[in-house]
Amino acid sequence: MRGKFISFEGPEGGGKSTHAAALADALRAEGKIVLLTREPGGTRLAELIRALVREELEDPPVTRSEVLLFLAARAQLVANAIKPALARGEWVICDRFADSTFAYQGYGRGIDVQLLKDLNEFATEGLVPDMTILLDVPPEVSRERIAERQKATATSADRIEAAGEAFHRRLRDGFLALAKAEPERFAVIDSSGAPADVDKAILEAVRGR
Ligand code: Z5A
Repeated sequence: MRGKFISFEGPEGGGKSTHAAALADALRAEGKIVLLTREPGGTRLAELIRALVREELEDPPVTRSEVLLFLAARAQLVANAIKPALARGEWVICDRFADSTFAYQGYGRGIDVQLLKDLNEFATEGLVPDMTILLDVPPEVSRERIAERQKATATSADRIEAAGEAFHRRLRDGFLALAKAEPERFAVIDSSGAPADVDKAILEAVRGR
């Protein structure tokens, strides 16, 4: 039997990495085999693309290059990791997937969302998550968490994190609009609460499906 594919989405600092790892642990404790992966990344080539996208370059990618880089990374991850795992009957949990492209490059950067959906269909050969968990946080909570993490790790904002407040507002509204359009796929979870409460809400949502 084909495995199940769950993606985590939302603005930075929403807790995707934290809560995706907790869900993977909970499913493993039930005896399931879980591939926990991320975007961009998850294969050698896709991790190289991740490093490129985050690099402070003299000529940072223009928006069209940015789209194609994220899609190239996704095509590689889908073909070489996600599809084979699903075919083996495993569960796949991915920290970001196609909805990030629609939200960041579409709602955020202003590229036509339908065009992005068509390009994404080519990159993924039509693979859509069985369930998408949107971890929603107000921009001020997101900013606070990112600032705390930067302080703790002595790092500074990357190119996308540093985009202005209006960008981040469009981004959050974009994610919520995507969820509203496909309520059967999305579970929207308020992740401004305590980590244990958010984990519990996620597990309940997954069990509910
Ligand atoms: N991007 C794109 O533009 N287009 C695309 O198609 C794709 C991606 C696929 C990936 O960066 C960047 O690429 C991202 C979108 C863009 N842009 N940015 N910036 P990334 O993978 O490095 O970063 P991210 O995906 O934005 O994740 P993040 O910043 O690491 O946040 P997170 O994974 O959602 O959160 P976290 O790391 O789990 O938690 C952040 C902090 O909050 C951390 O200190 C936690 O301990 C804390 N935390 C987490 N949950 C809680 C709760 N519930 N309460 C309190 N504190 C919490």
